[in-house]
Amino acid sequence: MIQKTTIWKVSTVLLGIGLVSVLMYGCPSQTEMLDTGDAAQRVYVAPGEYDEYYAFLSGGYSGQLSVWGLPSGRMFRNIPVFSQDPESGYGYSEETKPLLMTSYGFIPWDDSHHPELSLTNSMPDGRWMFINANNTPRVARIDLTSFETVETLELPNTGGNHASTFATENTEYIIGATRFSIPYDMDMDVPIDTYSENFDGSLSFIGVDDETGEMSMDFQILMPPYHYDLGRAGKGPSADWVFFTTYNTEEAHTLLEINASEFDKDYIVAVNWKMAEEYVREGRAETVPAEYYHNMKDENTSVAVSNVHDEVLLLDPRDAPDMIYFLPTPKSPHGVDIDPTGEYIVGGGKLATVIPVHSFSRMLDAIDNDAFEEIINGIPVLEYESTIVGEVENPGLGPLHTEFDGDGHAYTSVYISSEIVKWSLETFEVVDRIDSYYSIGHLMITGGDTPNPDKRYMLGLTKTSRDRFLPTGPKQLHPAQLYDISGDRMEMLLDFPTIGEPHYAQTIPADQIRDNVKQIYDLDANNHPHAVKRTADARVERDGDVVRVYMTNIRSHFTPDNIEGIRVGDEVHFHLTNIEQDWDMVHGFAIKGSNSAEVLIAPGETKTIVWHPQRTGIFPFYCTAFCSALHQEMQGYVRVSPADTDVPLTWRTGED
Ligand code: RUQ
Ligand code: CUA
Repeated sequence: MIQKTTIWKVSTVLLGIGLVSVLMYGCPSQTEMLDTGDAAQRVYVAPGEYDEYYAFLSGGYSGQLSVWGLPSGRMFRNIPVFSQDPESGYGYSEETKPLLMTSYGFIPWDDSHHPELSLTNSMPDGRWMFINANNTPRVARIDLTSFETVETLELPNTGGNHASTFATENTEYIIGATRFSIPYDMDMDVPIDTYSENFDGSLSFIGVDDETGEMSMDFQILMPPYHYDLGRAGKGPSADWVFFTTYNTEEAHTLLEINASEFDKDYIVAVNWKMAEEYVREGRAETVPAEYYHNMKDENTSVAVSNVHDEVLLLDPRDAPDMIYFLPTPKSPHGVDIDPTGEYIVGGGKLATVIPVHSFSRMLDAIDNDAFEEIINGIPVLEYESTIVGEVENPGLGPLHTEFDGDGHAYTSVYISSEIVKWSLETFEVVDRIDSYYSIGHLMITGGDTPNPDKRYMLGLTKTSRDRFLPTGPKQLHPAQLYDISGDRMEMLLDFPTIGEPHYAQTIPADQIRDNVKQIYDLDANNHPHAVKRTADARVERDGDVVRVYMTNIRSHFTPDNIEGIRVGDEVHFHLTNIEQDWDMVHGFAIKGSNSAEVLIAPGETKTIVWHPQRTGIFPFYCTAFCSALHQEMQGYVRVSPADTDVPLTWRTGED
């Protein structure tokens, strides 16, 4: 049976931190001991030179994904994903708005946590990046030739998609899960204190087309009403499995900080996805109603389109034997990480006093020997002793996430005691520790989640910078620290502010992406229904109250540039085609009084912004990107007349 003793109340844990941290750490942090005097040189990337790695940092509550170079710590790009971005017009332009559609309507913001590169043989292949939306559960796909979000998919019957996005060996699936259990039927209206009876957990398996990357909500697995926190796919011998952490196996629905911390063990969930897939193929999954949106940029027109689905396949473990198991794990585990060999399954017991390490091969033996403590909703609970191979002692307080260097070591971020702890996968002993500044969440090692890590750099993503940088008011940016891990001891090289709140990051050697990146959108291949590819085709058309302006942009001119005959109450669509075919030759568009954003239009691209003129007058519009010596001249006027005006619709193209 599960031991249901209350060891600590969280409040006690928190009060005890000061004392415990003094008592627990025999080995002091080593920042003072190492001379990292040449650190600057080791992160210096000379002007005009390229970084060795791309690093992709999640935006957390910004909903975005930022792109950085390592080791320099220079930021290259902020890619809008789940939040509107007035700087680029993402989520404001007609082409991108559908990407933010959900069954709850248009959602302009979300919380993006865990980016994941697409994988081939468990190694990043540089094709796509996936990232989750935590709040209104979704996953997104970013095309790494354009660095643009091209697809979003809503997860039905899910409350908070946190254990996402992690990919199986060849990106067969991206996984997701419900962080907050809710009634599986999302529209069910029940008292909250019927939690145990009416609430459920669910795990999601999102298929990814190997050719196109297109995602599909392939099936879900019905789970007990626990919280499913993080996930990871196995690799090597464990590649057919995915793993999730749970907390709140207490099934609390109020005062979770106390009530979900009672049991001394929760679980890691092990799912054989190959077997689940087979059960689904055999027809063992039930088709259940579920409304969700699938939004994708049409390859041909570059306009995103929404499709609404109304059902999903649901697999109940009671009908799918031998597919899923619970591994007892201390205590409210957060991260679950798989070592490069695929043998070790490391939990991040955020309230545990040890880092628990399970063995995959022992797990298989335990399954063969029916070493079960009990069976919950058709899911056998394996005996703790049957799978555990190590408990790392003195890991610090609040171990969260672990990555690996491929050289027999694991590195765990430790939140409360604010440090990174390096330990041996052979002896399960701590061999080094280093301070983080301050309160580290995730960490990332170059290739540290793959079968073949680069024992080069480690990035610590910390929650608060406090006194580290010049102060900027009560709210500071969240910092990151770069460490050199190539030697025996970790060395800090760099400490720099990031944007948003990066929860996790991915890296890939730069040459795996660099040469595939598009420099322009090919104008000949632009099949946007409202594109104009030649200045001579620029025009304005009225259809009732809808006016369409087919406008070209090229240094240093908008065509047309004077428009008259627009009326108060019109709905004016500016269809802007940037007819440049030069790398990075971007134009912007903004018009006075517009209740929207500007739009930036990349070379060869068409973007549309809608404007509702509300009063009469002369409205200047202009290019917002300093594109040329005559950028200031890149402007025009719209004349707006009363609703009942007889001013005819005219425009000037420079030809007349
Ligand atoms: S979670 S630390 Cu999504 Cu660990 Cu952020
Ligand atoms: Cu175009 Cu400035």
